[in-house]
Amino acid sequence: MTSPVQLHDVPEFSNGFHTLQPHDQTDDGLIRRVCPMRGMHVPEHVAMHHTHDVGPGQCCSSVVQMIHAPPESVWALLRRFDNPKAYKNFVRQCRIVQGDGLHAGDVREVVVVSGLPAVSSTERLEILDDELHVMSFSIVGGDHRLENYRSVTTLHASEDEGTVVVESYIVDVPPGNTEEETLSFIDTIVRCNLRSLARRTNLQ
Ligand code: A8S
Repeated sequence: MTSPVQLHDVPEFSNGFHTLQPHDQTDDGLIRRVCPMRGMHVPEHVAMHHTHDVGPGQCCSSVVQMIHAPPESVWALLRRFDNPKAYKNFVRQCRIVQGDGLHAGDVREVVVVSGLPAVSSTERLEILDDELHVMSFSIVGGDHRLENYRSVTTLHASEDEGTVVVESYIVDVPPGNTEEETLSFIDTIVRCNLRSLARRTNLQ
């Protein structure tokens, strides 16, 4: 199986929109700059938001989902940091514990369904950009195994007037797990969430 994630950068590449600059490189071997959108035809701000600096003991990946609806309709669901249950099926309960849930810095407490290696998660909204359709949150606490998790989700119009959703994340590899296990666990959750986002958008 080939992964879209490139762990080692080449000096320069172009995907039609975004060109990685030489100063983006890290050559100390400790931090890898990873751009999962490499080789894909995406707007520059999208490539930029999905470029992560991956430290030792961390991993990073991305999931892409096409939706047959305009970005505005998808965004109406995605932007609701205060209501992840609108499309995340693993969420049982969510309450906002800081702010109104629609501004950077606001915090939510999520309780997940049973059967997962987790009970709850405390999450901070990092970016909510209604113009560029970018949302990002990080996990800052809770009862689970995902330390230093941060995800970024972007929307852009596809050529057939639908939407391309890209979600990437970075996280520490939990003690006792391999990078492969970690990526496969989280990719599965993110894929489920984005498929559900597609279904719910089209039902709106
Ligand atoms: C999201 C993404 C993830 C959520 C993970 C990865 C989580 O809510 C679940 C199981 C866990 O083991 C960790 O966008 C945690 O929600 C479903 C509780 C954080």
